[in-house]
Amino acid sequence: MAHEVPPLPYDYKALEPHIDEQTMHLHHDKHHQAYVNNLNGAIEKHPELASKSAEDLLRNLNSVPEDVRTAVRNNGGGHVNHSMFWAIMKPGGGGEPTGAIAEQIKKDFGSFDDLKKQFNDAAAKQFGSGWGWLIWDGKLKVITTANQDSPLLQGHFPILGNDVWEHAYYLKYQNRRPEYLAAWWNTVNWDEVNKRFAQAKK
Ligand code: MN3
Repeated sequence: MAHEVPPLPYDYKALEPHIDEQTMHLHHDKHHQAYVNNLNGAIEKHPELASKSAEDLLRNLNSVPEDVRTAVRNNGGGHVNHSMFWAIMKPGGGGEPTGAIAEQIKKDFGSFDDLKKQFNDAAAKQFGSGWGWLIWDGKLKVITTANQDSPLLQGHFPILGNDVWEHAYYLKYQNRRPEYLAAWWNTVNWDEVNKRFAQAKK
């Protein structure tokens, strides 16, 4: 079974004004699709990889044959990262965190504002393309990765992540990455983030 781009769980314009419709079309239908096509292309060369989830391939990247390892890292990462990204956003999202993640944020960062500040600072400073992440490593931590590197490569479960590739924001925000980062929190689906937090702790 080849990997597939999951359908967007809301309308392309549903995250406006924070993320514009055209960006969502290009990002979901073109960029994410390209990662999936390239991942499937790499797997075709090694049919024994076809039964593994993209997450498992990334967690055990060293067992992926060397000739497709970089392709799996980049395109498997792109697939997993974007599948998470669509799911942790929703129309009318944002606001204060809820549930267990709210408590953990308070414990590990002091307050939601402190988390946002640390996250946005780190993501703004990520040189070139990459992602800002909130990961679970026995406690919540903010990290960044370059390109499409998933925190799974280091054995860390990504609870929440924001895409800071220019394709994610340039049409609307141009070079104003910090403005995009600030606005993005208005899209967060805290129910989904809580589900991921529960999964991370298992
Ligand atoms: Mn992207």
